[in-house]
Amino acid sequence: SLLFGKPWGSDGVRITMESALTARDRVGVQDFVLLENFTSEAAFIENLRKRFKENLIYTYIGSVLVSVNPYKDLEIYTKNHMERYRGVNFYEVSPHIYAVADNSYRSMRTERRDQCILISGESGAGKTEASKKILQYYAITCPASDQVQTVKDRLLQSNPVLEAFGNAKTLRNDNSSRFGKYMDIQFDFKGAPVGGHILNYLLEKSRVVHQNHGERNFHIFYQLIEGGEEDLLRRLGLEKNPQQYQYLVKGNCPKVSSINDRSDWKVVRKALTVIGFNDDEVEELLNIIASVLHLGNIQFGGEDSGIAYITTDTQIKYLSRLLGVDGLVLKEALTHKKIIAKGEELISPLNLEQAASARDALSKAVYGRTFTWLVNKINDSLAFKDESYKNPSVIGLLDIYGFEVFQHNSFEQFCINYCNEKLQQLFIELTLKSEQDEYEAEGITWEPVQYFNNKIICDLVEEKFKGIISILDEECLRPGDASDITFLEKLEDTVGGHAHLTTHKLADGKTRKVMGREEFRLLHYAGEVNYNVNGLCPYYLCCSVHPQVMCMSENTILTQCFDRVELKDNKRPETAATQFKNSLAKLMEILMSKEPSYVRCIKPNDAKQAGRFDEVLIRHQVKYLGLMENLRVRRAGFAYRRRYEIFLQRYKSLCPETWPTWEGKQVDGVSTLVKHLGYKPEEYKLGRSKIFIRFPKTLFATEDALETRKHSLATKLQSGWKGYT
Ligand code: AD9
Ligand code: MG
Repeated sequence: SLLFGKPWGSDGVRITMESALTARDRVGVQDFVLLENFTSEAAFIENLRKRFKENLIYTYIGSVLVSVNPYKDLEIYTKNHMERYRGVNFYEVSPHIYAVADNSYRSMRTERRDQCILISGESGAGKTEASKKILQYYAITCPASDQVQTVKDRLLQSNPVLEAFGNAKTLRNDNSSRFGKYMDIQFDFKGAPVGGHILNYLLEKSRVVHQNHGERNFHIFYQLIEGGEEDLLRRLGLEKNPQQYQYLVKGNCPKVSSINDRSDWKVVRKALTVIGFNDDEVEELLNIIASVLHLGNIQFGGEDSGIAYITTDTQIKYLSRLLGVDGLVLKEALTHKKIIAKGEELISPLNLEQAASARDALSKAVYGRTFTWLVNKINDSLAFKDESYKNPSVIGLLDIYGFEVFQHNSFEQFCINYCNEKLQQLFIELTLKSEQDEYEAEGITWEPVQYFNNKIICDLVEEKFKGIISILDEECLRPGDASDITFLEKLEDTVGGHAHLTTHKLADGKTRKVMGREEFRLLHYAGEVNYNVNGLCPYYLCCSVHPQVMCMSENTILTQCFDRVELKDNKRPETAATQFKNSLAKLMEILMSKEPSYVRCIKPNDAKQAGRFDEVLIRHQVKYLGLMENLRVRRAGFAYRRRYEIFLQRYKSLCPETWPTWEGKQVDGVSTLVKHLGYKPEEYKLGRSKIFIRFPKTLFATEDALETRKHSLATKLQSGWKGYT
């Protein structure tokens, strides 16, 4: 049955003649709004479990797609499957990522409205895979000309490149995206993809210099070392062993069984060419990647508190050659800092510890900026070039980090979770709004829904003057004794009494035992998180001579990354937190201007294993993805709604007056049909173009009646009956 079961078995054969009831028992409902007990989390999870066991990884909540990572290759992404979802009504086929892709595409085409698909979920839940499936769907099913084929290739090939430089093996995911990504795909009036644009968010730069046990640095380093041709490696001064490099040994994890660095290198190298990099550019890019490794191997000598000096001259030689910077200048830059005192620039020497952290800061800056350069370069190559056609339609794909709670949460988690608050806010506003709009459009009275609005948390983080980011900025940029602790104190003074913030200090001046002195706790919509402020503040105060040196480089990528103009500009620097806040505000604007679809990804277990459904873990995600809330909003008034013609088409055979055709107005046909079926007035409402059904059981009964009829028809056919002629 279409509503409950799977229209296709795993072998793609259409399943018919199965009693709807048995199907429902075995494989659950394919839309959570049809759950009898829709407020029960247990029922929700049971439904997920049933479907997961049957390899049915997709389920709807209305138009939202919930996806559970199967951790195995399912035969559901073939060309045949794509064809099956093309141009088909969302509800007539079993839930699928292709249905979401197709639905957005058709809305864009028919309503001329820009679309976006928002994919969320925790690390390893399948967001990036989902976004790749969507991209592949468009690349294969959309019309194409020769020129479009190039665009399609480039769109597809941008993925391996971005993943090589922006993804890494973590404990949670062997291919974890360490940056947020929003990608626009642009379509011309014929519906062919003609361009694209990528925005990237907050690359995890700390990974360049440090990895936790069992984790790796970004893939590209290993790919280059394992896959690079011998003379290339010789030019770069690299050895074929990743364990030689300080920046690659921290996690003690040079090889990953699910990853083949050597063959990935070939894929990435080819992708760079497809995207339009020439050999010189690739060489310059790799010079930088190799330089980061050499930087990591630079060591310093000197007494603990004394002046540091460099003991590894070979590295300086390589660096000097690869970056085209004078060796002495480089040495000076790595062991000195610039301070501005009384309006004068002073260069002062660094001690051992400072020099090491300055070296790491340089590596992070070089890698981070090169990544941004790479994204820009890909954008140039994807840019929509047809001058004669000004306004392409757009589908945006958002693949961004999900809510994160670790043992130790720092600035990065703070930003990530803040981002999730914003997206949840957008989700609430848009879903509620679209529900409301639909009721209004259909002329049906709106029944208000109770829900938690997380705006209060967003405000706590981002409000001017008294938001957390504002306070952090103020402390970071304040000269003098600003520190992590003074930041916390100011936080306590300013927003201490806030319902969603807890600090060490109680209102009466006493202290809270359960909280560390260096922490504050935010009560997010998804749960509580303690953030450690250690290193938050001085993190931005580092003032060095690095950027000036990088401008002098003969490497043209670096000179683009470290712009001289930016250095002369002596205005107050923007802190990382403010930069992130502003880029999020821009993202929200982009998303608000489009019609959204949602894909909510769930990770079934922490072992990356197929077939394992860890209920505790899943319940947790259902909670912080806000799925129960989502379902409640969706079910507030009516469980089910369909356009008259679709409803009539499906069920008309159940009523002699509407079968085989209804000649009058569709709405009258539906009215006649449901009266014949015995719907009570309180069970449904008729809007302008749709029927709204309040309870799933009403629909189940109708669906069962349809099955019974099909069954008896089949029996009759088998016994030689020729059908209604
Ligand atoms: V992270 O926040 O970037 O760390 P993602 O992006 O949510 O995370 P990803 O898409 O990378 O997770 O999926 C993790 C792994 O799960 C993949 O490498 C696949 O091995 C596996 N996966 C995910 N989705 C599917 C799927 N639809 N079919 C089969 C899948 N395997
Ligand atoms: Mg990812």
